[in-house]
Amino acid sequence: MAFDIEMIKQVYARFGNRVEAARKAVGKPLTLTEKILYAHLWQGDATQAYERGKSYVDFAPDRVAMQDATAQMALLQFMQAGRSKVAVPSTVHCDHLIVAKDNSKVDLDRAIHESSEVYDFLASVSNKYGIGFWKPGAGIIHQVVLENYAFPGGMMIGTDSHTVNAGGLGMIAIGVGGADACDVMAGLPWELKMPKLIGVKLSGKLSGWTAPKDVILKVAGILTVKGGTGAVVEYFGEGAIAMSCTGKGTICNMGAEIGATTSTFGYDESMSRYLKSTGRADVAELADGIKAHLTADPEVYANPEQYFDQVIEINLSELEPHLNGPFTPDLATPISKMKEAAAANNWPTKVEVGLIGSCTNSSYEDISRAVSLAKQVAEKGLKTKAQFTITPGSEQVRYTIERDGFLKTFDQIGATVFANACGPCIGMWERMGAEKQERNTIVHSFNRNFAKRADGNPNTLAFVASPEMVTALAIAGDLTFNPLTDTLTNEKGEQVKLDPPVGDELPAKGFAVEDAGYQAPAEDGSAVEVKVSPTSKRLQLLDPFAAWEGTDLKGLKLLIKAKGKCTTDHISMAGPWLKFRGHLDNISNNLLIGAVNFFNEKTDNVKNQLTGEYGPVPATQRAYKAAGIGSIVVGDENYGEGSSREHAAMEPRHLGVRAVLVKSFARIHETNLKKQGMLALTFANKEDYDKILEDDTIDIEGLLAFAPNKPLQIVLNHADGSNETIQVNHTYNEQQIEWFKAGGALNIIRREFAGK
Ligand code: MIC
Ligand code: SF4
Repeated sequence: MAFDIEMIKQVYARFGNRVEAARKAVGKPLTLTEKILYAHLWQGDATQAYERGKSYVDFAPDRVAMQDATAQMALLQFMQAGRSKVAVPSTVHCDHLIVAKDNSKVDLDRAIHESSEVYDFLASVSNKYGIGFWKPGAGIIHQVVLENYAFPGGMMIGTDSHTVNAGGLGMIAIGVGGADACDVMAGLPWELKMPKLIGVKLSGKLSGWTAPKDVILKVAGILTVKGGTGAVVEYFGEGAIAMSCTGKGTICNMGAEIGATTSTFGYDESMSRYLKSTGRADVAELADGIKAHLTADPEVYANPEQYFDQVIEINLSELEPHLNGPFTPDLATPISKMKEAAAANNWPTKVEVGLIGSCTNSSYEDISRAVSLAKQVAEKGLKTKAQFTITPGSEQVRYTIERDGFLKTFDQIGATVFANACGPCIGMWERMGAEKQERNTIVHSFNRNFAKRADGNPNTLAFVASPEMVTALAIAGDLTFNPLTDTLTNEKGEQVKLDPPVGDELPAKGFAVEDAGYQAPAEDGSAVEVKVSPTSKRLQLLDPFAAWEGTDLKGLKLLIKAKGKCTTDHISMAGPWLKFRGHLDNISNNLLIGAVNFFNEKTDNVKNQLTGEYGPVPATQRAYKAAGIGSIVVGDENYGEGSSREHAAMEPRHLGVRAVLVKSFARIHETNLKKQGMLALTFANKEDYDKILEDDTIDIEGLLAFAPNKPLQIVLNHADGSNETIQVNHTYNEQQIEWFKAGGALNIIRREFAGK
């Protein structure tokens, strides 16, 4: 039986009426996205239509998921909300803290030993507050959620940007910062700006070398890393229906890379099959009962232009396998163009390592298709040229692929199986020789490929592809190998071609697992004690941030003017820093160390305006803090792209940065800044970015009349005595302005709790 089946029954019992009310309020046929969103209004039945891209709306998500690297901060905040139990079903997943080095067993044992303090903390908080706990080794949050919790038509939030993966099972699943998760677990509404809608029509059918991953690699190429910002992407069409449920998950997962709020697909047979094979025939049966509500109204898909803000059509029959990268997930190159592109850009074409798996691509289908290629190595007398690694997404998948002999085949091509965890995808990869910082190429089936992300080496060029392409390129050891047309020379000197991959959508013998790694919470957790040692280096209880002083902010120093791409990986790096995710002061020592200083093009090297000397960003900011001086961070387009980690907002807040002023923000990061009581501002005129000088002292004016839709002013006091005033915009609503004034949203919850 599925987890929380009673909750699912309740959602479905009211779904029809809610959709009816929404159709009346909106006054026209509804997309699937609208149905799910309107069915989860905090107020109950819809009484009005909300303007897409404008109206803030309060929602009531059905569940919350958190992974260990973000759960620590989310739960440290939740512990201050004063509740005895979470208000909605919630889970914690231990997946981010396991370093991939030797093999799954050795790596897992080491992580359990090294991170025991954090795991014990998460386990005891989960036990106390009624949260389901998935132990280290159980798998990656999004795969475990898809296998156990996601359900068509449901709405969930998760403290990880790839929470969107659950769209593969027809959910609206959205990545958020820990403070948002804290609100929902505390029984408060969750606010989101009514998203715009992008419809993607998939015509034709995938075949041969092309995989679902290529759909999203193509979409990323079309929409770029910011093209989905503020929008939900809804996929439909014959190509969507013909695709597996886990393939749909892959597409939704990587929708995070175009900045989309989330992506989703209508309920269909593939979802029903997946639910049944993962032990949830009960959910499939319930979903069948309200089938018509779990997809868009027929008029919508017949005339998508009338209902979506943007429509894209992709013919799957013509789609080619793609490789996206390096350094950004939207640089899409079809495999047939790779020879030219690599030559033109001087990319090293020797593939050193092929890595498959991750939360994006580790389904049974993915692995079975990759294994069909691995088999051909022996059959055709080939030798695998590159190293090859596999990170299974869950223990259930790992156990099943072992049972079905896949791991043995991979073993025969010399592959290493890492633990069921994030590992190399988030810099938790002790790659031999990475410290030499040699320029080299890797290919992986993950989703992100920002500089330093996988192995910490800024000179590693990572290309994202489907697991089957990664396997083929690893066998060939060549980035430009096009398996559709090219041959390989085997051990006997013969020219051989790889046959296109084949696989099974679901295991013929069903999934199996001995210990899935789940730990249920205590019925009554009131006696459970949660301990945080005051001398811990990894965990630190939170002190409230100071409230706004009630004046304009004067005399702020420019901490850094970041140039170009500044993702959350640049703001708060992962890899070795993940160990400090529960200790705000310690993790603040990585503040913006990956961002490029506009004035000298260096990373982690900025001018301290008090001494005139150049030094690391965190130390410079600590010097301003010690002197009681606030500061400001300036950035470029899509600032805060990527992850949901609220550390990227809490660290500057903790160290005394008062405002972040950029050309544009990524959604989650902007919200995280607001939640923590920071000023998230955008240039009214983007060219004003050029007016910011290295020695500027900056004032922010207009705060006494801080109001929605009303710009603020920034005075740039230049070192030569001149000054200029520029206008800056913001997207704060009334409620968010209260967060700013209180010094952070949590201070408001705290106050309410204390008043009870
Ligand atoms: C990522 O893929 O970048 C992460 C690591 O999963 C993050 C969350 C984190 O930083 O802990 C994400 O995507 O939100
Ligand atoms: Fe983990 Fe990578 Fe997925 Fe993030 S994208 S959850 S780091 S596997």
